[in-house]
Amino acid sequence: MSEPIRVVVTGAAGQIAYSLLYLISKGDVFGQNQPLILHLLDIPPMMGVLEGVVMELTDCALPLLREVIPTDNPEVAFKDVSAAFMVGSMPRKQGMERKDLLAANVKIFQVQGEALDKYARKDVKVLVVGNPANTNALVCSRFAPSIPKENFTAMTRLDQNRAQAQIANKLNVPVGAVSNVIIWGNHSSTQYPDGSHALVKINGTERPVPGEIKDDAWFKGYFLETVQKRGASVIAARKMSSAMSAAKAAADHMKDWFSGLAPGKFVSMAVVSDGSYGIPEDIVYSFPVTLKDGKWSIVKNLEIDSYSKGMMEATAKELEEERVDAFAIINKL
Ligand code: NAX
Repeated sequence: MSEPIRVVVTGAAGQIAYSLLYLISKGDVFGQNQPLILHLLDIPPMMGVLEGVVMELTDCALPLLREVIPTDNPEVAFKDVSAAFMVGSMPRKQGMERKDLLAANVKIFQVQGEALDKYARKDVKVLVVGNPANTNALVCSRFAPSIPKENFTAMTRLDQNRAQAQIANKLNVPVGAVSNVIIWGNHSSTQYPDGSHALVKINGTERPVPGEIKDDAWFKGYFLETVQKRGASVIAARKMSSAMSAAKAAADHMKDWFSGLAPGKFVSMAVVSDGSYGIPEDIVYSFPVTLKDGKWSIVKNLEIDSYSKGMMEATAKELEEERVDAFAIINKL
């Protein structure tokens, strides 16, 4: 058994955390030989609820979970952490404009970025889930200059998992047979779910998905819309936003980042753009990445047709606009 590592989950009294904490604590993310000390951050009015979550974690009797530290203090929450799941954020309320949502969240991610900078390990891996996730990750990184920019990521894995499941369903194969599905851009309705580089394993052989589906209209119509609007469909049906699937995706993202991927496989993560595929630098944009030794690398030189290029540029434009709005808000604070 290794020494315990410290892991923080923010928004720990919320609905995504309720599923995520169990996945982390039973070893699904950091492995069965990695004991954990969980730091749980939420806001003062939620401390009573958080106490209940701590009781339940205790009652799960999980062998890897060595200690649980509930707190409303960012210093305590981020102290010496190796991994940070940034789930906590201000939800969009009725009548709230996107800019109002940005304003509320920019402030939260400024404060938490500063706390990461001061108190976390310098090799901390940060996953932002709270929306607007890509821009929140950018803000968080800006306020944590002593931590490498590459350590800040945002989650598009739920979108990827949704896309993978739709393709598996269409081909009538198990979801695990499908790989290399890409989400480009923002975790918003402008995201571009792209199945054109995906692979499917049939009778032990990997084949390109487009050649098996042979239906371009399906990719540009039903597939695209279903993935882009899945979050809204879940809210319409459940009267609450995706939580179990979001927690699973957060666990997948961090697990792959820590433990790596098989050669030839890639997943989508929103990371700081290096200008690949003509995407502007200095936005947190979802790219296909390979993962090895705790580091991601953007998959280069994929063939991009003009339709894809247009879709990729549109979602980049939205992220550039969000960046302008976010930093205008920060400059006014
Ligand atoms: P909940 O409202 O259930 O939980 C959020 C929690 O965050 C609450 O307990 C709240 O008190 C806490 N919080 C608010 N401000 C905080 C602060 N400053 N510090 C610490 N905690 C704070 O929301 P939930 O359903 O868990 O969703 C959390 C976030 O994930 C939302 O922003 C949501 O939009 C986002 N999502 C992102 C997804 C993605 O793929 N990137 C998908 C799922 C989800 O919609």
